[in-house]
Amino acid sequence: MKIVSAKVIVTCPGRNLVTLKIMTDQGVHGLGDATLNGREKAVVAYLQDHVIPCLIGRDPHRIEDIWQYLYKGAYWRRGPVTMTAIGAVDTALWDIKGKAAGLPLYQLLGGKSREAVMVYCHANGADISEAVDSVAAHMAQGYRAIRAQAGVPGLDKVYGVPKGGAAYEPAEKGLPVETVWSSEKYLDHAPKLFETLREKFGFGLHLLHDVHHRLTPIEAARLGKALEPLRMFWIEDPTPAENQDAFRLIRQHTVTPLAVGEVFNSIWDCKGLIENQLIDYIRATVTHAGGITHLRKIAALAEIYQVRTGCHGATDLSPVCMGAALHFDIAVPNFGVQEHMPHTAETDAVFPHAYSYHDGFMHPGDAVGHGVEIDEALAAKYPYDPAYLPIARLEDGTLTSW
Ligand code: KDG
Ligand code: MG
Repeated sequence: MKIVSAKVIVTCPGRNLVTLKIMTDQGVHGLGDATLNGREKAVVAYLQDHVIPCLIGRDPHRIEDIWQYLYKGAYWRRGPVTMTAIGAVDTALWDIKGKAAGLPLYQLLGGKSREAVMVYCHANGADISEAVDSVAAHMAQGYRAIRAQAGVPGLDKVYGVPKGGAAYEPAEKGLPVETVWSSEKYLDHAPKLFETLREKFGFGLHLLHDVHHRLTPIEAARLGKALEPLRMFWIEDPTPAENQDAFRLIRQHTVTPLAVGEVFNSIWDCKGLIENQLIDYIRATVTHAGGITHLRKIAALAEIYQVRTGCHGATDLSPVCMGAALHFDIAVPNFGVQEHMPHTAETDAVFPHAYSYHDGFMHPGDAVGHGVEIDEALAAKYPYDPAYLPIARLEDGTLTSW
């Protein structure tokens, strides 16, 4: 089998999504997600100008060799643009291998380690009472694991909490929106949200919370300690992870489990945190961490330290990523949980897929490959529409981590 052509499809059925489609001489094609939120066109150019010309004529079955060729061959290693491009190629090649073998992708990854994949959803509210209602509504849909975010008194806009009760969407049209952040106000308020949720719903529900890199290590330690009696499933990205020793400090103060890694793109970002047992869940995912091939290596490293996976699954990862991630999740031994933000109906129509949700769990389906396709004619009806992630400033105007 040979790769004869490849193309990049950009579509915006509610948000911008980038898909790589690789075609072979035997009529089998594969799809990979290449979406890098707010920097989509950089990956498009990287693929079109530097990757696709190198793929033509290669045997798509040689997935590991092509991965190494793109990673080592570029000389310039790692980084979100490079690794997203490699991830898209890798995902498309696994899709082709599955289709050629007549097997769903999870069978190629060793088969099922579980019957279904536990997913967590997002519940948010402008205040605690709205967040409580949102958690109740998601419990009614069967979710057993719920990430809760609530507005903070005195702050106009807070991460994960859009205005008017809408679903959180991680990008806004036009240039970056500026938001104002205060760790002091947040730290006084956040434990109250989870105290209220435990009072109302008890301890039979997994509660998660995303801090979105906002705190200093000692502030993160304070939050972890305050949340300890509330037995969180995890707190996510409590502090930026460039300085990995920060997590040692947090660990010295709290047993609240920690999840990190949605912005990571290689095993080298994860290595110290995993080997030193500074985290409990690794959140790297297929699209941004070099595809199935590289994510498997990250998971294998994590497995020996009892760190479990918790793949990023926001809506800025396309259904192609979701499909591939669910095959990975159902097969990997050290699975923890999978994030699930349902896509819009328009997005689901552009990307027909075999995966499904039922009662708190998802299943990748049994279609061959990863089971996600693209309706190119429909995709063409939604042209690219520039959008950016917001930025955050402290109350005195200082730019801070978003
Ligand atoms: O593009 C950024 C989003 O994916 C991010 O804001 C979502 O933090 C996020 C999450 O946990 O899903
Ligand atoms: Mg997050």
